[in-house]
Amino acid sequence: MRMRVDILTLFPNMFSSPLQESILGRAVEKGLIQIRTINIRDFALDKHQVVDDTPYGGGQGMVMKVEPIARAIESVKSQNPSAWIVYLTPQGKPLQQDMARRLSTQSHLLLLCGRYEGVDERVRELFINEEISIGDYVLTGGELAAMVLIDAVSRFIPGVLGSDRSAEEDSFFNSLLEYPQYTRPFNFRGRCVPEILLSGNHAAISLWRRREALRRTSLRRPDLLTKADLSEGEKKLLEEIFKGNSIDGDGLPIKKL
Ligand code: 4FV
Repeated sequence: MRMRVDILTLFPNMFSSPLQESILGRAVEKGLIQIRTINIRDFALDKHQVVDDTPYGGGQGMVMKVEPIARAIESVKSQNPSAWIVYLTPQGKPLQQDMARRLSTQSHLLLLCGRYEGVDERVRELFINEEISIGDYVLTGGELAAMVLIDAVSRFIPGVLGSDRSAEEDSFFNSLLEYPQYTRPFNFRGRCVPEILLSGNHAAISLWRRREALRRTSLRRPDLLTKADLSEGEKKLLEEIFKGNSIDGDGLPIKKL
């Protein structure tokens, strides 16, 4: 399954290097993802190719004009009417892993990157299928948000992550934060890798990882626990953690979860 991503932007060059490196770069090379940038200014037909104007009703900043964006969107829709149009904006739905997974099933994404104070409201009314935000802060433009979205979505496309990897094992997969990871050296400045991880006892290791994921999530993102499907044993474990009863930290599991 390949995905086509068209990006409407006033700064197409911003996308050159980030989408050519590493995993995404290889995915593009392998043709798993086709990425095309479209310069909205090319659809401003006046002599000065004006793409923004002052806001009606006054106020600071400029607003992106509807006509160039409408022409740009219609040029893509004329090639593929089923393109799914996403506007990156702080007013959008906060991007989450399950949204990235859902968007990865689309064959053609059309991403609109705003600039200035944003786009004329009629762009939303006439063309936008979905509005997505990457976080509650204001960027200078939607381009970086579009790159974040492309990265998060691409990981779900079969073949993008190495054969042994699937995005289904990630953090947030079961809406828990990931467990601590270690690699060589065993002892770094007196800090050693938890013995359990060298035990070769895979059942015990996954138990330890599950517990550490629960502990870390309960301490750092308790809001995620509401969505996690926890077994009775894990719920009991969480009570322990919340009661601050330290569970035998790095020893082998003592309680059947
Ligand atoms: C943004 C975000 C974001 C707002 C004004 C572009 C900027 C400027 N996009 N998630 N946060 N966009 O800050 O997606 O037009």
